[in-house]
Amino acid sequence: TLKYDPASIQAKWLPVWEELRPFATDDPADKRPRKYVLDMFPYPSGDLHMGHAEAYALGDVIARYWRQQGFNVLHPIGWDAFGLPAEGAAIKRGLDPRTWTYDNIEQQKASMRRYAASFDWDRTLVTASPDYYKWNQWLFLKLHERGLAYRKASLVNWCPFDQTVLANEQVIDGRCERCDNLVVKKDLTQWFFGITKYADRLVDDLNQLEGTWPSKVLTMQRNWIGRSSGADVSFAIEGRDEPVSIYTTRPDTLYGATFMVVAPDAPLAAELVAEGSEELTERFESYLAEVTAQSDIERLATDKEKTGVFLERYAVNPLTGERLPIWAADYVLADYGHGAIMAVPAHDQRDLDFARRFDLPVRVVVDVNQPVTGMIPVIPEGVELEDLPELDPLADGKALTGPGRLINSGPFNGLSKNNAITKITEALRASGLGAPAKNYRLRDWLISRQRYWGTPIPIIHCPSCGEVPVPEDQLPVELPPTEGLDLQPKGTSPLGAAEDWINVDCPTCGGPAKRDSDTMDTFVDSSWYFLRFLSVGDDTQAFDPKQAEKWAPVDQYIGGVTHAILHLLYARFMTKVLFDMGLVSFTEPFSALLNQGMVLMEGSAMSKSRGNIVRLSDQLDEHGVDAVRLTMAFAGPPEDDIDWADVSPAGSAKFLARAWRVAHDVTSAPDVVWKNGDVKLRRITHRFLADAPGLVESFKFNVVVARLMELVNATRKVIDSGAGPADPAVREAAEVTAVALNLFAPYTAEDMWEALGYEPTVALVQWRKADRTLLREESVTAVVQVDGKVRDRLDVPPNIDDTSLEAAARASAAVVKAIGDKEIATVVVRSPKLVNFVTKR
Ligand code: ANZ
Ligand code: ZN
Repeated sequence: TLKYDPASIQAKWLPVWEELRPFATDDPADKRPRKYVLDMFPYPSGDLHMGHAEAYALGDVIARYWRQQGFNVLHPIGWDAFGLPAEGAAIKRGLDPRTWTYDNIEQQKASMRRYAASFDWDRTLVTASPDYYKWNQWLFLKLHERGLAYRKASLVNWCPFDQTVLANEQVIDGRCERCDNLVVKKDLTQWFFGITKYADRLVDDLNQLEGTWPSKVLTMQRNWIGRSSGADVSFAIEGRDEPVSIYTTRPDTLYGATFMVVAPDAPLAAELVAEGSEELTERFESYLAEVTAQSDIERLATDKEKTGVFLERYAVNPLTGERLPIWAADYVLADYGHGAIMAVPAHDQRDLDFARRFDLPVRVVVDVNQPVTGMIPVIPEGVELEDLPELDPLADGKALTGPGRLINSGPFNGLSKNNAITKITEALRASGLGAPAKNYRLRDWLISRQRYWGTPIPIIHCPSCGEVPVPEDQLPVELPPTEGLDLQPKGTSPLGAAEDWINVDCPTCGGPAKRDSDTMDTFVDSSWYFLRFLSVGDDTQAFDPKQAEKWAPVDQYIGGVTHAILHLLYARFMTKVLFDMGLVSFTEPFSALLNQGMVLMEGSAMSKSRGNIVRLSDQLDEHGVDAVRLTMAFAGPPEDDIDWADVSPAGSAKFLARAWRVAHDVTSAPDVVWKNGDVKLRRITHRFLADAPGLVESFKFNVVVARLMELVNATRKVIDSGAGPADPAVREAAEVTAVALNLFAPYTAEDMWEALGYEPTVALVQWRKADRTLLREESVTAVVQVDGKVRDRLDVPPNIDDTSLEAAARASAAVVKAIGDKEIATVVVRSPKLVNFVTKR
């Protein structure tokens, strides 16, 4: 008998495909409609792992699917090759980061080819190569021209271990994303991209992605940008000429402000203390030292006891003239809003906790028990609201944050919260004491790194001309060789020591000048790479706008949820900048996004320390490429994690062998007349043809595989016990199986296709249309329940309407008996599948 041998099938077809180049997209005369399917490109930090295998298996289903639907599909791959892992490896092994990086790329490339991902191998890119990073530098200069790349001295997140600056995004719970060491603050002059100028568009344009991006990711993006709206309010300070502005989202609670809080590390705090006693200064200084040692996350933690120092100064409430004591406390951050707040303990939890801790007054100004819709309740003549007997609404220690009507608020009493926000903001504006305001959590993007392995920043610092952009015709500014450089992290860039490289003539005045020694964050590289794939090899421009018009934006982006915030945000930002430059006609880079889950082992992420790493190459050797790919698709919905301990690649291989044998058993010729085939099998085949496209498009790959298994079983049955291997329906089913398996198991599919008498490659065979006449089912089974319990099953026409189905169900003897003399309260009818009678109890 025939033996299914994955290794020999792989060895047989790989060279054939390499020869055929079925996934090339370089024919300008190609008239097919286009799709751009993109997998997030990998870091070359070793060989491919199980996570890559999952991502590329799933992405490939989509790319291969659209080809079968008649599209010219661009599905490229490249390497995100700059960054710390290469540098770390280089330091540890005494290698040039280039050697390590390119060796890994070669290894990954070989694995991807073996894995039969349908990439267009003529369009690869490597971000660490000068012909790529030249265009990073060009982009930088464009941003610089537009005022979107600038330098400023600022307190930055500093990882003492990696000796490098980290973006806020790279600090996880106060620790370095890469090495897990505690991050500290350091004052440095750094390069930033002005992403905050795009904050509104970055929020608003998320609406375009509703329905095609996971809603979780949309929420993460919104939260990250953190747009809020409210008002700036100006408070006079006793003994100070200048008033202080605060930002609040709740101007309606102004009458409830009972104290003010400033960030201890804001200049205002030091200034207010300066005039106080020595004792106060001392207390304040030691508190400040305590506070600056904490991360923002620790500072904002709601569950820790509140701390603070009374500054012995007073602010004046602009509407009531009331004196408010001013405190310094760590829960107010220096770099958000104005670094100072009005504290309204009745309606803000942190303020309430603080007031309770330091015994400060609390005043309720929004009655959350009064309905906000309908009429304003009438307060009896002669009774002041304050006089009404009242339970302490704050007795449980919970601030009243909900909607309600204003009380204790003078002329604003009775207004609903939202109305009061508008009215009080207006009143403040009219008297010049405030104005509507918006705030964002988003900060400008810190892009400079004091490391070697990245794109050099194309700026020259000249003692007489200042910051001079490297002229475009002198790009790329290539990284100097590593010889003689110490790559060890030390807080300044290793490039500073490359004497021949760093010292240049100023492009403007010709005088001695120095190159900027920092390199760019690798997120710059990945913020626009999807456009470079359209023009790889073009040394005249970053990308050809005409190609972008043809292919972009990306129709389907596939990658891990780990990139749900930063990478996507930066790519969205860069796309908008390019739009403003007139280089692209769209404002969002990725029209649809699929986040695949992780591959786990026995419930936990694979890691060296846990010793639970499953090696992809071992899996491929043991089960074959196709079985591993099929397992990835079959394991469950793509968004879910896959526990490799719970899946069965051996089972997948068994199924593939079964499908493969069916194709080899077929004895009829390709010109057989299908309509003479077994009708039952043909119905199953055509039902599959009709359903699979919708299932693939909604990413239910696992369901498609399950249906394919049913189809193969049904085919085997006809071969063994029906009309036998010559039945035309068997050939038809086998052909459909081969075409469908191309999505999940390309080697097996190709081999089946050959056994069925065709030339390669099955990857370009078009999906067949289902024959509608074979789809009409004669009957379906409707389940009839009484109070949720199944009482009968009825054979009914698939197109039965609700009324007829209910009537049929009521006529069932079993149902009549189950209902007995109980009264029916509701009837739920879901034709043609279900009727449920709910009785009164
Ligand atoms: C008074 C008030 C009353 C507030 C109330 C809230 C509830 P988002 O939505 O994040 O923008 N706030 C302002 N600046 C701050 C800073 N630098 N550090 C810490 N907290 C700050 O939050 C805005 C609210 O957070 C502001 O509105 C302010 O407290 C506080 F019932 O003002 B609110
Ligand atoms: Zn100069």
